[in-house]
Amino acid sequence: MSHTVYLALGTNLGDRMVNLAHALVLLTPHATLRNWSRVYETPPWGYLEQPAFFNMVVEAETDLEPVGLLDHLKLLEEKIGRGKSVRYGPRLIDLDILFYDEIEMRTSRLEIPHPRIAERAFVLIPLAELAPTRKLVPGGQTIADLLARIDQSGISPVTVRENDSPAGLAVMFQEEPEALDRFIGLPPSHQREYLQHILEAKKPATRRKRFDWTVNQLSIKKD
Ligand code: PH2
Ligand code: MG
Ligand code: MG
Repeated sequence: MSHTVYLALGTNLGDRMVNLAHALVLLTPHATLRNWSRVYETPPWGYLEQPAFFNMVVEAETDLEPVGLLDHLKLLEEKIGRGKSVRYGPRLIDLDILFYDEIEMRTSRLEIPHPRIAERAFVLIPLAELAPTRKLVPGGQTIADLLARIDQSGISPVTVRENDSPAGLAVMFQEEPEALDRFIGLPPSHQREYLQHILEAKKPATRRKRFDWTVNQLSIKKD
């Protein structure tokens, strides 16, 4: 059975756009992307002595149960190279579950809805693009209400949804399951090289060309 989830992505090390694309592409076999926000550059929250983040929120469908999804996200973080980090410190990729259907759960490992949504403009701003009328808790304030009360300074969009989103690349892979399968079999460093090459192209048509070239390379490598 399919479940609707909202996931927050954050990255502040290395090539941040490639990190987002990498996470979204590796996510697709277990979660189908349905919608996504723009990517925002955001000042660090919590621990201030670190580079600015790229943040975005995606809506996806998954057959995984909440804990299964969490395990999968942790695995992706490892693959992309999360490394060791101080709490709220710098990272290549952070994947957080914001909502899972209408579920409320509080365990030591997993809290849904995510417990710090209301305090974080870097989550509220992209989330408000996808689910402004959604309530954090039944009868509570909406995402738009929470956003109206929070300091949004220093946060600015770096992509427009249609043309240059890292999610667009993940959707292209979603539509080429065989190529995606081969891609997933590559070492992470090779995966990054392909993604970087595609994302360097700013024009959608050039991206598409480079994606098609990548699919071709992947299928040549088959035999
Ligand atoms: N993530 C953190 C700590 N601080 N700040 C911003 N701007 N964006 C993040 O994703 C972020 C953060 C730990 O998860
Ligand atoms: Mg986080
Ligand atoms: Mg996290």
